[in-house]
Amino acid sequence: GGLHCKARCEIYPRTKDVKRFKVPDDKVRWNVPFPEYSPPSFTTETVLSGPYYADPDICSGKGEITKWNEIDGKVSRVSFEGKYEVVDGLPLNPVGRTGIKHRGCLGRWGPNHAADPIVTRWKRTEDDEIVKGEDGKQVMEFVSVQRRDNREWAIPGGMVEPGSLVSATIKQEFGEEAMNSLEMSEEEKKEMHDKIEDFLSHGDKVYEGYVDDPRNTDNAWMETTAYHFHDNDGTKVGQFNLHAGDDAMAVQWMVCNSSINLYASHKSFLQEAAKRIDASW
Ligand code: RP5
Ligand code: MG
Ligand code: MG
Repeated sequence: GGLHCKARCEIYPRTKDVKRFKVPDDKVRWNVPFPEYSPPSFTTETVLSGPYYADPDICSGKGEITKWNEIDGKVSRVSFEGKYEVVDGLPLNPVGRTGIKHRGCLGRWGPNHAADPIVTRWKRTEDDEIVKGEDGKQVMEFVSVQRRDNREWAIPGGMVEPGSLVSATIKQEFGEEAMNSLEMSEEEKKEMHDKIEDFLSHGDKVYEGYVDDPRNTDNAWMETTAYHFHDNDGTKVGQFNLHAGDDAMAVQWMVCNSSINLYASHKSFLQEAAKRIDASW
């Protein structure tokens, strides 16, 4: 894989003044010597307070993790990137240096697993004609949510809870963030469930691996599994009522092409999805 960029953003997300140690491109890889490298340690108070999604703070001797690179009870500490190294008791980011040590706002040491539903349709005119791009190919739109944490547009993904499956997380996060299932009545929920259960059951896995997420640190990072669900005739997702919910502030059908700007490395997942269905890019 390539170098991470967002994982080297100057100010750590959701903080005002937590600054990363500057890591130039040629010093990202761990095997390149960088003797001056002295990144600050940072873990949010929230994570240190031990919420259900967080590991113990192994640095302060408050617990131990022994199952690196393994399934640890219900928690997967396995990386899609292969075996990661553990140095001085802490797992090392498989891409390289980020300019910050410890966990930042991520709960897990090592990989933090997420799942991303990429839901697409063809862009159509009011007369139901499929729109073509400059390259002559059909234009794809995807369900995009605006994240509450930094207002960037993103795929409506979320964390895979211990013991949960990617397939279940995909449906749950799409329901919560793009359909506001958390504020539905039992009846509405059932109706939604019947619709997404079918459509979001048969996807194409377009990505599995490291995410260049701005929350990543030297010892904690995001990984995801992204599935693509394409509504070719526009009769399935077309019936969905999109309503932003939970950690999404807004939701829209967004045109996909090479000039979009998305959260983390989501653009590269969309590019792969577009390629698989020969959409305009
Ligand atoms: C990204 O963070 C993943 O690709 C996924 O979209 C998202 C999961 O985190 P939350 O949306 O739960 O913050 O790295
Ligand atoms: Mg969510
Ligand atoms: Mg989310």
